[in-house]
Amino acid sequence: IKHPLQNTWTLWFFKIESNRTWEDCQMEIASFETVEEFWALYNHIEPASRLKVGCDYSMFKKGIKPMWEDEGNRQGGRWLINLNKQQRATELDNFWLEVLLLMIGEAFEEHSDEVCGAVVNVRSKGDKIGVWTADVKKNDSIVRIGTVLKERLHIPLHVTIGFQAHKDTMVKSGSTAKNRFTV
Ligand code: M7G
Repeated sequence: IKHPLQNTWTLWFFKIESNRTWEDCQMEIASFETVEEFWALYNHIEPASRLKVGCDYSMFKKGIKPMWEDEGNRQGGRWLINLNKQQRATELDNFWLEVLLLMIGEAFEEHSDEVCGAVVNVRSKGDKIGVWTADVKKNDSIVRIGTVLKERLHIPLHVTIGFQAHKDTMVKSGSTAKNRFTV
């Protein structure tokens, strides 16, 4: 029996290669539209914690590339979860799977339409998970999505997560962009 998802999703893999632009290093792995296809794909790939430093996975709604420049992301931003170095071993794979399940399960209620996708960055200075939404002006949706994320990942109340506009992140390279929202 096939259990269709509300949306079709695409998994992407990023690994930087010399002589290639950042955009050209984003590789489309596969798209899926059922629960069974999701698990077949998920079980087939390396967990994020086993990727080489510098690599990313992204999962986005089909038709949206995992880039600021995409029409679907251009006006948007991301909820950013910063992990410390220890958390690669303890939390990264669990957080990433939970984010994927929240997205394919449309767990953000009526705000799920605002979700574009999510990215996991494996980095030596600390891994990151970003949940990308479509429009920085949709205050209520953004705050609700952040609240659901924080609850479902069991992020302690005293830990604050921030939402940044891609337009701010874009011009910041390296340092951190200011938070438009926090939960
Ligand atoms: P990162 O991989 O998001 O985080 O961005 P990191 O700094 O922890 O490695 C690293 C660099 O990748 C940015 O400074 C940009 O040069 C490039 N980059 C990242 N993103 C998400 C984009 C994007 O959406 N579009 C383009 N053109 N470059 C990006």
